[in-house]
Amino acid sequence: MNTFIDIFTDYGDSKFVILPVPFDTTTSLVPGTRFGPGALLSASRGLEYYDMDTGERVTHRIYTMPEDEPPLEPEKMVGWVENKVDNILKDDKFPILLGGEHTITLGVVNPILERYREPVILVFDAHYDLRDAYGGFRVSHATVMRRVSEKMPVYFYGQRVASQEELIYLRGNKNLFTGIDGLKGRKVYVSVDLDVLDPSVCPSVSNPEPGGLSFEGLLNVLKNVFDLNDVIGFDIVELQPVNNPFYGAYTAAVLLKKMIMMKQGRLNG
Ligand SMILES: [Mn+2]
Repeated sequence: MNTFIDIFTDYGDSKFVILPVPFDTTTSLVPGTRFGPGALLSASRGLEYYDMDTGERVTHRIYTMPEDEPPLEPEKMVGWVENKVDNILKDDKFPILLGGEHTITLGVVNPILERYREPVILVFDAHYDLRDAYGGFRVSHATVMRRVSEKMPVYFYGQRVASQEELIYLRGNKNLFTGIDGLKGRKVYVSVDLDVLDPSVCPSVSNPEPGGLSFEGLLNVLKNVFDLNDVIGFDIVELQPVNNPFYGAYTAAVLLKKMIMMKQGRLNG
């Protein structure tokens, strides 16, 4: 079985629970994100346990769930994710989802709304994913934040391409925010679509878009968010490792480690 940095630990002893969601049914450009969780976990074997940025060290409190395949139908996949995240939260653990396409994020919405008061979601992404329907799907990677915003506030960071329809919806909607000003003291779920990074940093995505963030740029914003808010879970999605250089999956693995270390530092400090 593929686990984060080859850590084998008991679920009961863990604080962090990694849930692989190998799902890419609605992917439109380059399919293969269903191989993302496996590629990230394999690449994570190359990681150092120590993290120079935070001074934290990876401990054995990180449990990786098996790479079970979710249902192929988007709505059923969302229910599958909801059920698993619900259980992770009920066990007082910190959920981390690995995609798979961005659609999987929709599965965390109902569980966190049930558990937390007025949570928000912060989305790092080159795209808004605010279409009402796409390719015949109302639940898809291109509509996911529209569906999320129907239930809770969404903060956007790093977007650089949009349809006119999406921008009109964005401007007229009280549940949608751009940038992280004003995001302080909140319960925040963080969703990272790897295409927020420049393709030179992480080419292994379904919809690469030039002009993205540097790795350091993303880390700096994340550090702020983890420092100023109570991060209640996160996901890393859209890793598409097929026929891409290894460093894409490895970059995603480094990001995963650093985000866990940021949260661990808050829990310990
Ligand atoms: Mn995207």
